[in-house]
Amino acid sequence: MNTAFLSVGTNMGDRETYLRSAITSLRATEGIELIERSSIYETAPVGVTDQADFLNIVVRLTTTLAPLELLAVCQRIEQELGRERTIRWGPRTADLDILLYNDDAIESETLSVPHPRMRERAFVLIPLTELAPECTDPVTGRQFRDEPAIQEGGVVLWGAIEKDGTGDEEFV
Ligand code: X6L
Ligand code: MG
Ligand code: MG
Repeated sequence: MNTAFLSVGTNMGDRETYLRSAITSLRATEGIELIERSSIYETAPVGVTDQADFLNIVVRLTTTLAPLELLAVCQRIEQELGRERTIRWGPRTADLDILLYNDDAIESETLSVPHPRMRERAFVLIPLTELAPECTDPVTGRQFRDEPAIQEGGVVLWGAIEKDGTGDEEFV
């Protein structure tokens, strides 16, 4: 069994519903078991700063899917949630990124794992270390909680999630 962490972000429309739908679709996918998700954070936009604030979460899942199969699932869910790819780094209804897949380091045409820019983004590092405080970067050997970017700011707790450990609780 493989363990993966995904980042989910949204900054259009009813952001909470997009997060909820992304989670529901992941749960409904054969070969994926959702283990837990972080609290929801409201985050200032990075890259293109002239756009609405995001909601970001990180989820932990186990899967029988190979990395490229998991990527295809992420892209399918983005499609289902109406993502349009117009402006690079622009507003999106749903963005699902594979952050980590076991301790694998993957460099292919279409997929890089660990996510190549995750170390620089507080909106990834904060929810990830909420779920996995000890988590170590398989490439650098450093703990994510020690990355300087985690101090960057612009990430505010928006909605805590009650966890009972079963992964079956209602979303928010
Ligand atoms: C220079 C050039 C410095 C580009 C930074 C950073 C580009 C991040 C893209 C960059 C640069 C990104 C989210 C977001 C995006 C999100 C928040 C990206 C891709 N996605 N901001 N910006 N949450 N808060 O999920 O991460 S666009
Ligand atoms: Mg992204
Ligand atoms: Mg993406």
